[in-house]
Amino acid sequence: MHTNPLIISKPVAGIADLPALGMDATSIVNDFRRYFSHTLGRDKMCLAAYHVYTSLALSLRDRLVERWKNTQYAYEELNCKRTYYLSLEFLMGRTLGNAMLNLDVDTATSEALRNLGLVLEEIADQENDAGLGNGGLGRLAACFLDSCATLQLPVMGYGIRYEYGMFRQKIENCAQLEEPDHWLRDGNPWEIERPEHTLRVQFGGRSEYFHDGDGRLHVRWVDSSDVMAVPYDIPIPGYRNGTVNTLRLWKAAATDEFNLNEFNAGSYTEAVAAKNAAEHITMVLYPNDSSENGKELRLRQQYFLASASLQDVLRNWTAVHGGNFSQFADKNCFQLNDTHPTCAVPELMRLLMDEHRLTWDQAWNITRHTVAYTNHTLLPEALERWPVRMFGRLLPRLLEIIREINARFITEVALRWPGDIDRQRRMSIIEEGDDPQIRMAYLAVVAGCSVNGVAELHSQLLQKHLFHDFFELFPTKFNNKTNGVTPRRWLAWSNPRLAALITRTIGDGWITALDQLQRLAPHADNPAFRAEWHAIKLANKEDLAKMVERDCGIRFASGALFDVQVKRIHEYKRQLLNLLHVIHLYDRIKRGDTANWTPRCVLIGGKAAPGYQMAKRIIKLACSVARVIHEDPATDGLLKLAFLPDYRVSAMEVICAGTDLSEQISTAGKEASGTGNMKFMMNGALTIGTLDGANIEIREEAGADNFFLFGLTAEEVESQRSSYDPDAIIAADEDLTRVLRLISAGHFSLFEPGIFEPIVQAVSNPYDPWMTAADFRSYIEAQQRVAQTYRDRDSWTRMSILNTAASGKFSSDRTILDYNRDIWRLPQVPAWPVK
Ligand code: F85
Repeated sequence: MHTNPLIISKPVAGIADLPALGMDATSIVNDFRRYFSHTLGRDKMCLAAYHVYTSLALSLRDRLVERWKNTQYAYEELNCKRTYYLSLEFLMGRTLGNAMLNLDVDTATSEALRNLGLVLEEIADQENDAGLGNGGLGRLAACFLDSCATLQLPVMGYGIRYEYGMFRQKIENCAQLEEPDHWLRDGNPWEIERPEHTLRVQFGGRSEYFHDGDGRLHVRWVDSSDVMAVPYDIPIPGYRNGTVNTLRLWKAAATDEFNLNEFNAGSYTEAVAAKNAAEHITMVLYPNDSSENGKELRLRQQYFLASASLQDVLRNWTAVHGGNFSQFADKNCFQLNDTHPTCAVPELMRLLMDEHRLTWDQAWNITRHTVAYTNHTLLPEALERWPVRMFGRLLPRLLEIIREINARFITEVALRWPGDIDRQRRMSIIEEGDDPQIRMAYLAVVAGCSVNGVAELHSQLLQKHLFHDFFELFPTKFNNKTNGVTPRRWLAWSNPRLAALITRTIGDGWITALDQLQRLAPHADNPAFRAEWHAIKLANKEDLAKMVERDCGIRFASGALFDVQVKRIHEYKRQLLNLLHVIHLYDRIKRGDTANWTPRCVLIGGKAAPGYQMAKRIIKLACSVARVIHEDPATDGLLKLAFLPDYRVSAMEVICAGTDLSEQISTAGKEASGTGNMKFMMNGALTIGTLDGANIEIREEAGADNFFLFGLTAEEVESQRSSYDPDAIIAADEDLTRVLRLISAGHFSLFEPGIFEPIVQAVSNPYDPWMTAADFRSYIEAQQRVAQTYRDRDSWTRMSILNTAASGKFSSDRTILDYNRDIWRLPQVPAWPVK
């Protein structure tokens, strides 16, 4: 054993025994002033808002740290099973408000600050979003952590501490510009660096085979170039229950070893400078949400996370159990958030065999009982594959292990289906060809004890198509876990007005038992309750309108229908279909067809992957249409469109509270689940949507009468594909013809003629994978039903209340209880009390 110079040799009694901190507003604000004045060294003349924010964050963090320790002591004492949620993305957003809410100090502290002349909302607004994720998958991980802490489950998140998170989106001349997100520049008061737990991760080099004293063959990984992994811990508080779990994020750092050859040759500065390369691994989040194949740095990130996290778990294991791994599989579970951390499979095998001297069979038994895999997509371009050559260069030992896993697996396939060569080829983890590829999803399915999709339809489609062969071989591995979102952030915090009305009406149990919202349903028939509900929505719409005016320069009138689509820009999500509808409304206005008009304000927001040209062009179209509508007085009071720049978690907190209509209009079968749809529903928006992902379950819960359905089903999409004739559809539809002609004629691109031609082409392409034209008429009709319903305020408000009332299923608490019942089987562990 090496001694770690960063760790002192024995515990120091009393070093951390301190009296409990006060949870009253006075204690918190006193600490806040001490941090401001003494720790940060500021005075009354220096009211840089960021220091005010940091001081408040630090005084709250102290309260979290007390509970954090007592949670960990409770876990250690019980020595129970734990789950590790491995994810390349945790889209945490802001932490301050959530910490105050969950610690139950929000109202009192807000008042005490006001007495000092400070406004909590303004302080909270200083915090940068932690944008360490692309979209739904990353935000799901964040909601899951909140639910695990609230349910007092011993679950830890492992991820990467990207120096630069999701890029900031600027819109200039209607085009997306990407700016780096240096979110850590002013420091991050929520993280605690733990350099004493630094680990080493190897890259490159080769395997060396040798015999030990007993004549057993072993492998060691030699001549590697190594990188250090430094952990940063972030506290994850449960809702008012004393539990604080951990999110551990790894940062890459150079080793302190010199390349002696270069050193001796006098290249001292070059040798030091070369160390920089190591730190690049955790420099930036890949801003791609559907395809990023073959990028070596991305594979480095994935292995870096998997290796550091597994070493960390094994180090803690051996500290307690020594080399005895007989209980390991009963006490540990690794949940893989998509295939991104799937290097964990061969890495766990390697660590168990090469570092801890287990046999293949022992290591494989542990691996296949501890790893579980969640799939988030069916889109072929989003399925991860790594070129075998690159993989072997970067991770030679892991490639050997993957080949061995595959050889044994193919033998199993051959025994089950003798002579079925085609099936062996189809199911092989390594896809053969000119440039052989590792299919990471297959590796995860073969090694995992559980494979789940994220909504009922999605899980069914996985079994029927993508993993059909595997489903036949391992039917019991496959299961569904419909996504959810945390009601703390997405209702209690983001919509305080509605939360207060709900609590006044049914008590506050809903915050941790969201099914209780069902008790709101009878109140939908009470006119006084409906009036309050409507007034709150109106106030929230004012807040949203302020944000839109500030960020887009477009004024939304709160009496209009607020129609919102916010999500990553992608063809399958069909922001284009939304725009075709907006242009159709504009066209109706220009033709004077405005009898019984419902005023409508349409908001679209989302980022396009920087290399995704079509998505960027859709943004350009959205902004251009918005501008034409804005500048045309004929649309006044009837129609607005705005494209909101830099859509992110903190923007959604304002948006979801102020939305009337939630757009969930993907081509059926393409959106695995969606989670924005759930946030909108909780906040009383009605959904216009296809039968896709979790929309199907939302409609089931809300009732068909309280959902605006349109479009082909997933089955119809596939059966009609071969005979799809968009030109015929366009020719038969005067409205669609006029809409496309307006775009083609350059009405929205007067100074850049032709720039939208690829978009018009895509709609009329018989091979359009998203079949936009097929759903146009049905969408327009559904939008007409929306407009008509909205004109009857009572029935709209009734439907809005019934949607919130029916949203209980979409709490991530329910999702996590499902994971725990079927996969993790962890006990709920109360934290030690803070005395
Ligand atoms: C989303 N996936 C699905 N992927 O699209 C939603 O339907 C679903 O609700 C949520 O997951 C949650 O289950 C998603 O967000 C990514 O962000 C993503 C990121 C990177 C990559 C692929 C997908 C690469 C690196 C493989 C390109």
